[in-house]
Amino acid sequence: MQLTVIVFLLLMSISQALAQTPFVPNYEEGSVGSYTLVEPLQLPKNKRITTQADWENRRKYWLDLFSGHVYGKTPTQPVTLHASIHHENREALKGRAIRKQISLHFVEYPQLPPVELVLYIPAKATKPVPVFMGLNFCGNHCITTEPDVPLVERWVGNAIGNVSINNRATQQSRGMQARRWPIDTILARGYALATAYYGDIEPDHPAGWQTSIRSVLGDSAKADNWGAVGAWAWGMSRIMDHLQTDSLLDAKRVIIMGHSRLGKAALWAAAQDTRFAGVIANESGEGGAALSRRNYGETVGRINTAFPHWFAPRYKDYNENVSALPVDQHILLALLAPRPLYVASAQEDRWSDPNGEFLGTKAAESVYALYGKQGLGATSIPSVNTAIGSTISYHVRTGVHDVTDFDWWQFLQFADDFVK
Ligand code: GTR
Repeated sequence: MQLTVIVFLLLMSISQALAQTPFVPNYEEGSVGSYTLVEPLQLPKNKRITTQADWENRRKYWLDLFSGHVYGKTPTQPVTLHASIHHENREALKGRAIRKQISLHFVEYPQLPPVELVLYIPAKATKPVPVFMGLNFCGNHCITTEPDVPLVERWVGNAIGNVSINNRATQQSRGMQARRWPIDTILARGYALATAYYGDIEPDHPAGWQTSIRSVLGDSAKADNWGAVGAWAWGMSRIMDHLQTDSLLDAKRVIIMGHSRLGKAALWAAAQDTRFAGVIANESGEGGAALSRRNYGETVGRINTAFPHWFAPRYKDYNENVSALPVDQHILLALLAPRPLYVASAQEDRWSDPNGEFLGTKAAESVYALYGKQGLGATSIPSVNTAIGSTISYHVRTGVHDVTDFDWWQFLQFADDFVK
């Protein structure tokens, strides 16, 4: 056998062995390693941004880097929505809510399935109400026990337990995540809730793009093609398009909220779309609020391996070379300034790197300061179950990766204080 063939076979078997090596996350603060963060206000030639106007000119530069290297480029073609309200229940939740179920069709792309939006609006509201808007993991039937919300018909995974058959939802999943969506409390505090199943925008698996907006917009041959996170973010902006048409809602006070992978999508949506008045990222972790350069919990390499369809193809170039990324996640958070931002972590959710989420939020403060907005008021992660900050707020609560009543109490207070 020729030497080159032997070397080739040897290299192949080494790379196969490496690919099969189980990933061992680092959970030692002392082994995180040193890193240097890109400073959002830094300009070439030792210049520095000192005014809001200069920052606003600089925003596009950073957004383009996130598009080019992390999430992929969101197509800018306008897409027309046709909204068909197929159910309107003015006596929902024992008369406490007006519930509207709306199919959002993409007029230019009739081959794509519609996004099924559900809206809960306080029945007694006398003027347009602020809105919490977020995608859900398992279908609208899953966030409520009401029997007349139909089961989602599209592909579902088993993200919430083994309650689907052949990737179709079963009645067993009805209300399964109602705990994560305290609709009554949200309504009682004077907010509407708008939610849709994230899989309506793109089913969450590597071939999901074939039935999503990414099958008709974007270019899968390009290194900066958008990924599923980009599609979910785009879908949230389309929901916003619809919220702007409903006179019962105050579209200038829409707070976008997302948990975990949907927290990543919420941050990316709000960075690009300044119509969102406030942002809440719960345990958004890697590719969300956590600093990528910290080697703690999930890493860029690991997320791109486990979820190859989430980000731009070029993001994989940084799998083993994260320090070469031209951005880090604190800059994504800075792109939300001066809008209110809440980042939340959970102590046992080490995979999402709570300290990395805190430090990411902290490193966005300099941009908020340009607008005279106060930062977190702390230099290290606060004690558990203690919310800190103001326009930028943060907490780490006890417990695991989840959305709990404790989280919602903080989010509602934050929304009352800074958005309402
Ligand atoms: C995990 C993934 C995280 C987070 C989470 C979720 O498996 O590694 O980045 O997104 O899923 O969305 O629940």
